[in-house]
Amino acid sequence: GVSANPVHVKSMPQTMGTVSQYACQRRTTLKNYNNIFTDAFEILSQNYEFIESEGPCLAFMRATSVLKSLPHAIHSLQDLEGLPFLGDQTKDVIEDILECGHSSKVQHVLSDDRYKAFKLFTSVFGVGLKTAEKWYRRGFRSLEEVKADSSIHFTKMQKAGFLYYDDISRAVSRDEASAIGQIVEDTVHLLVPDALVVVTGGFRRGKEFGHDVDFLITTPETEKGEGILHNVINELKHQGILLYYDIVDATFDKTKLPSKRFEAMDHFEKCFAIIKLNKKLVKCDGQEESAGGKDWKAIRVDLVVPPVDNFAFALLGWSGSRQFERDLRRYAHYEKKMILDNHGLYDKTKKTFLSAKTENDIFAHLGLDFIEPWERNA
Ligand code: TTP
Ligand code: MN
Ligand code: MN
Ligand code: MN
Repeated sequence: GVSANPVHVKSMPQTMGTVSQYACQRRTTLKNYNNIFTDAFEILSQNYEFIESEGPCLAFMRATSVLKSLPHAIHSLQDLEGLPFLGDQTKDVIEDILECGHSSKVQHVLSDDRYKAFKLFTSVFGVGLKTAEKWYRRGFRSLEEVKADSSIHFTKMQKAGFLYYDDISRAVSRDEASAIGQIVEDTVHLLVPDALVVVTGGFRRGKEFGHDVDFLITTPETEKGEGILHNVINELKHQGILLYYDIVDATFDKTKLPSKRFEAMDHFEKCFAIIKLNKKLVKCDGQEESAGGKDWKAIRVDLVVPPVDNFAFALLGWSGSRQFERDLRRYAHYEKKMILDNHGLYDKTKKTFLSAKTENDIFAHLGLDFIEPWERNA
């Protein structure tokens, strides 16, 4: 699996070979032996994202991912020998941490005004880099200052983000995710009994906590699925538990050429929602006291409805992690001359789409060993 493309990966050490440069050729469980380093890298990488420094941002994300896949802790700089993406920049940080327990670079970022403001602003549902930048430039440094300014126009999503901030900025537990799963499944099956409802995202990878709960919904026959998302949303509304929703209609066109079809965002019908979860429905409710002593918690939920023919690709694409997905696409492109996205796989040499019923089929098309969802925490 070592890249044959010298332009693509510069100065890859000859000793490498045990650890692939692609996350999709590594098994990355949630057991991370190098937390102290990856926590530091993630802060630096996010800071580079905030200052729109794409190269270093990606470099630190890749290095983070490599360290997460190791079956042992890094004890010295020699341990980095032969590892992909652990160049001088990342080595300096590791050296710092090995020597004095922390990185001065990280300390500096953590006390940086722009980093702190961006971190806070983007923690609001509906606030991305553009909005954070705008608010930062206007001199705001706290959410209170933002909320107090009557001249700011908030999107519907941001209004919900502020309204339910205390709940949705708190992690979703596995038990809360299961309770939400039961609600979603029951609601879908009430309308289409043989529809398939599958949890994706971080919870499919075995995470104990998440920032939301992600679901794929599909029907064996496309006709039966007509309007299913709108009907599910109406039913949740009827149950009085839909706090917010934003339905994005499908923009999926099978007749489009591959070059136009493969874009960053997928074209499936989907809904970004906030659901009111009654705490009595949660098997093992955390001891934490909720604001205002209410008996419910607002939970962020993503519902995605791919056609059955695209289901395996959608499942692979929505299961993450983001770095695993990035490397699957990079591997497909550079090693196989194929284009992979959430809808399908296109072989540029054969000029044809490769179909798949399961994730196993996709890994096989790519000539990759199957990586279980819980080994994709890259
Ligand atoms: P997220 O829910 O953002 O991330 P996560 O579930 O891995 O982690 P968390 O616990 O914080 O929720 O996204 C899940 C996957 O879905 C991720 O790999 C990226 C993918 N995704 C898309 O493919 N298209 C989209 O439009 C979005 C929002 C996500
Ligand atoms: Mn059922
Ligand atoms: Mn998620
Ligand atoms: Mn999500």
